[in-house]
Amino acid sequence: MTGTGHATELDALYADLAAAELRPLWTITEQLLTPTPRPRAVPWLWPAATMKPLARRAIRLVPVERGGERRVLSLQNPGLGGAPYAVGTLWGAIQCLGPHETAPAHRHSPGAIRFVLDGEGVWTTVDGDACDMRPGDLVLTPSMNWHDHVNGGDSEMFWFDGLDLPMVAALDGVFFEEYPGPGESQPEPAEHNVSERVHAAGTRYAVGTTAALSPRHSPLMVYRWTDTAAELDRLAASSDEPLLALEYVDPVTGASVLPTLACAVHRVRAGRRSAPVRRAGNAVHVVFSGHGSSVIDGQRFDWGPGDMFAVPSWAAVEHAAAEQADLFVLTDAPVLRALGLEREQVLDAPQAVTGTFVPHPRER
Ligand code: GTQ
Ligand code: FE2
Repeated sequence: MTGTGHATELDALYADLAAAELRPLWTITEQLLTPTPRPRAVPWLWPAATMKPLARRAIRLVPVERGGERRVLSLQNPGLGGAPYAVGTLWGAIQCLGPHETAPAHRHSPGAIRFVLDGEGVWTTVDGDACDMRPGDLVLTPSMNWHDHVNGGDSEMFWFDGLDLPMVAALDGVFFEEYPGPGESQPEPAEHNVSERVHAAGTRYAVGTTAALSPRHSPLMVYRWTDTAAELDRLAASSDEPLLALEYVDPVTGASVLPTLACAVHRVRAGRRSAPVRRAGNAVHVVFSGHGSSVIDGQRFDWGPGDMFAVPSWAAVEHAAAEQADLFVLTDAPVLRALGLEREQVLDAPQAVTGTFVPHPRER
């Protein structure tokens, strides 16, 4: 057989493979079996100064109604080709409610967490338990729990939403139902915060990120900032680390708060820099307080309160803060852990900074 004949036959093979919906692995092996994770999501930051004015415009212009369900602006990572996700496995968003607005009750198979940024007066009713929300509080709305958000006050409220929606969607496991009523929201119970009264006595925080696994969610639906801050202060008194990491855990089992999502708070000490680290698995960070910067794969991201940033899998990340800063961190770590995919690498030297992230233009 001549070389040309072979080439022609080979071209014909590839054409026939394509026509038969078959793909030869040897042409794509290097794309698929990468030495380390190659997430499509890029490191990115959404400034509060951009998000909040846009959210306020949405409050003025767009009512919260059945069908649309929520006034939510999702963090859309520009690396994901238009998918409305912060990173490949996590939905992140800012949600807001104006005075006396209600977001109707529904339930869905994706699980969610809320971390409150500003305002007061809202409660989220989770399967009948009305959980009051104040800044710094973490509220859980686990898979298939009915939930609605009611603003009973006169101020607007903003919070961060995190969901495992991209993971559940990848598993083709998304289900959604509207609350059958009567009424669009669940009846307000006489007593609020029942899960807190029953379960808040247990250990709700674990040092580091080593929570156990559980197929179930925490029975405690709300973790108060006052308790989180007190625990951080206790940890700070007994540790000299530049970064203090606490994971929120199920007070009964010590497991992560949801089967799919881990929530933590990282306190960066004033004037200190954390060790650069890579982790398998994606993360979204929400700045609760303080100003500082993070270097993510060589790029510097400056941040302040209310800013949100994405750290894709295996990106090297380190934080520094001039003043003490508290970061809320959402990850998919329980899923990687459950599947034996957890990996971490601490780098021995600070990263060389090759550029500074410039956020998109601020709101007019
Ligand atoms: O508050 O129920 O950001 O269902 C995305 C989907 C929030 C919610 C989101 C939701 C919700
Ligand atoms: Fe929801």
